[in-house]
Amino acid sequence: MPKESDLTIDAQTIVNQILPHRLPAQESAEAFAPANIALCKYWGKRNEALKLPLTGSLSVSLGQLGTRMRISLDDRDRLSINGTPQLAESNAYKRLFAFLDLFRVSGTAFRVESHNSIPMAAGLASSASAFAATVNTLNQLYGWDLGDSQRSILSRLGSGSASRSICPGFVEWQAGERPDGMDSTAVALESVWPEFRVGILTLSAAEKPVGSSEGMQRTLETSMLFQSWPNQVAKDLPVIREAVLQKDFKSLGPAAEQNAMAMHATMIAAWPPIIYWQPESVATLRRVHGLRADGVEVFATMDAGPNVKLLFEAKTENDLRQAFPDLKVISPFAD
Ligand code: 2P0
Repeated sequence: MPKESDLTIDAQTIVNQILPHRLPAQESAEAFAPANIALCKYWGKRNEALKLPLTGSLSVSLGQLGTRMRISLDDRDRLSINGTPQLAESNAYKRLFAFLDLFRVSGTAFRVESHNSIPMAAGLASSASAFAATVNTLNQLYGWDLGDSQRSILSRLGSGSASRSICPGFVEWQAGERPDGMDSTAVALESVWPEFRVGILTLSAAEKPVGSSEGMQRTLETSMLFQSWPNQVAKDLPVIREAVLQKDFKSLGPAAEQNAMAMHATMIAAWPPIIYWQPESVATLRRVHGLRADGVEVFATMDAGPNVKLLFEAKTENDLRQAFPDLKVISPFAD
């Protein structure tokens, strides 16, 4: 539980610490941030207001897949996503402008044009790349010249997983200990692994029964199994980090799959239960296990939705394209 004194720190306080002097904006700026898939998951916050995690996590950014954003000064707020204007009542609009309020100088209004290269139906967390792209674009618009860790902290205030979308490649989000979260930032891992692949299987367009923020809070409050989650991460994170640094797929795959399954186990034990899986998810997991039994080195991970993501190396790509004709293969280290 957060200490009472921690609760007085709000997101605006953190923004004001990082940006003590507000600079005049250019007319318009553009920037990009990648989507990311966690290999060791973030599930559970120690501070809701600052989106401080209970544990560290580790992800791979998805190269050119992500959000490209343009922000221009305008006479009123407007948001378009992939060319479609969003209503002021929409969740995306409300969430983005609530975040932008943290950075506004009085009287400023923003026109935001956001383009996702991630297939929306794939259920990849678009909030991660969207908030990281917002911070990267503001960084250009206002000429802040912020480094990775400061942009990571600001992105986290929009969405926890956005803190990892600041860097390409493998990224560790260190949980940190400070109540103000100034040490809760992403760090790029020194590992270039061109053969590493992520495969996306879009299995179901069924709407999420519960959003991630609500899901993790409910799990924390009601799931007895959640007590074991920090121990699971304490076991998995060093293994996954070392495997990434050594490009050791044989260690990485099992640890990443087990971590994802353990996260889902904590949710299933929440009340009311949070079951993101659809019948197609289970069938796909069984096929992955079957392929492994036949000697194909492939592992699965899942996030807050029904889709299954495959983890493998280039040498296995042909086998997997045959097994899953609809597989979308991502090479995180391709140019
Ligand atoms: C992750 N997820 O590590 C985990 C695995 C979903 C399952 O980060 O409340 O949308 O905005 O901090 O970032 C999704 O959580 O939640 C997420 P908030 P966010 O990728």
